[in-house]
Amino acid sequence: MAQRKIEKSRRLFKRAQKVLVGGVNSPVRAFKSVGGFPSFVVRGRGSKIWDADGNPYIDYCLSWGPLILGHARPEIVSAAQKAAALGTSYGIPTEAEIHLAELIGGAFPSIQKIRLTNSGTEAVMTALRLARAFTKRDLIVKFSGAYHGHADNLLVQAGSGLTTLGSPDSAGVPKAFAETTLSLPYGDAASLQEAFQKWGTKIAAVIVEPVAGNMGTVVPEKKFLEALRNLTKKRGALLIFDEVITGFRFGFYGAQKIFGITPDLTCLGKIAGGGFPLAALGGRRDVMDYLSPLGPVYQGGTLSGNPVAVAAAIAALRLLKKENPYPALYEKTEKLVAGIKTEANLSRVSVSVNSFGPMFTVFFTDGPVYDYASAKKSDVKKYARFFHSLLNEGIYFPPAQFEACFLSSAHSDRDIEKTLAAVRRAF
Ligand code: KE4
Repeated sequence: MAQRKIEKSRRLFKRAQKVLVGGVNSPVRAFKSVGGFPSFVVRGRGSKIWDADGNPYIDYCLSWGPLILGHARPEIVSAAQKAAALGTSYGIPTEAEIHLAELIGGAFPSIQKIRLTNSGTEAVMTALRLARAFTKRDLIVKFSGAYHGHADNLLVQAGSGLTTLGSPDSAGVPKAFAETTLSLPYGDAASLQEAFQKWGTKIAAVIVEPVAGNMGTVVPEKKFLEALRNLTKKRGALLIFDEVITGFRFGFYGAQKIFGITPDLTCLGKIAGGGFPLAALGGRRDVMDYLSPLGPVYQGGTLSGNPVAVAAAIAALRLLKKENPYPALYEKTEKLVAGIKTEANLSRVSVSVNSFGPMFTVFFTDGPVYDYASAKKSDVKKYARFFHSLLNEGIYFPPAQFEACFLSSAHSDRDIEKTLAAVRRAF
């Protein structure tokens, strides 16, 4: 297959690197782990995006998850346009914020009260601060390979032993901050038991991706999440479900409904924000009411509950509720995942494909992949070659092995067929 034209993107990247750090505004976009340089996108529509050189791509990254209804869905665009024409920001309450909160609350019975934020990071930061204030404890438990945004005390790698306190995973994070975080193996209830035995009276909260997307797609066993719920309840810690990826991804609800677990707090973003800078933190009324202006935990944001983002989010959630695209999404994803496995077998390429509803990851390892350590056995060089082979044929997967692929309601059967043909050649 001839190399597609990428001259305009090459020039744009050169120019971008002079003024934007690494030429990007979020590191994972820089193609560092797959090599080469990013194509610059000029527009999207449905399942497709076009780059500066006019190349079309079927998009399975979908802005890292939000675009479950595809790019530039007309109803969402017009909702945002109408809202913007009335005013782009007030810093004053609007009725639409109530409506969005009611819509989300209707989909998440565990969410009795909400605070809207501008990003998932902010929602998670606030959840942790709330948990610490509510429990009067400092320690946070997370799981290795999970990503909950770039708040200081979450940029922590697993301590060497299972229950040694974390050490910074990023420059600029004081050791003292990192030591307020314990990072354990995902899916390992025994290590959690051990952590609670050792630190039980100090643990404020456990935060978990109920289906992991940030080590690639990893689906935990129900009993792991049940253990989290039972242990936190028993020891007076809060359970925080980070559903920034999973919220509204599997249905008009969260992973918490699928697993039958009621967390104390839930973080939402991506789909819940309709692809706009909007995220949310919600949960138990008695915990949420610790937030200012009612309680002692300060949190705020100039653009929180922004009218344009809120209008887009309402439009997106209304469409999801009305159209219920999920059965078709599951069907298309199953077809694509089964096809990828078949092609891998035919080409005798060893991959392990994890999927859950409309999200999946192709790991270049024999597998199985059930936590970060097993995910990291993947051959990232092979993934890079696979990624670029697909990219050259107009299929856009996430430019990193440890991320998830997503489908939108706009992905057609034709898209799936074209993708499988490109996958065959890539293998
Ligand atoms: P944001 O601050 O990026 O809106 O959300 C942080 C966040 C929180 N929780 C989960 C489970 C997340 O996946 C994320 C953000 N996800 C990454 C990649 N999966 C966003 C991509 C990027 O950082 O550019």
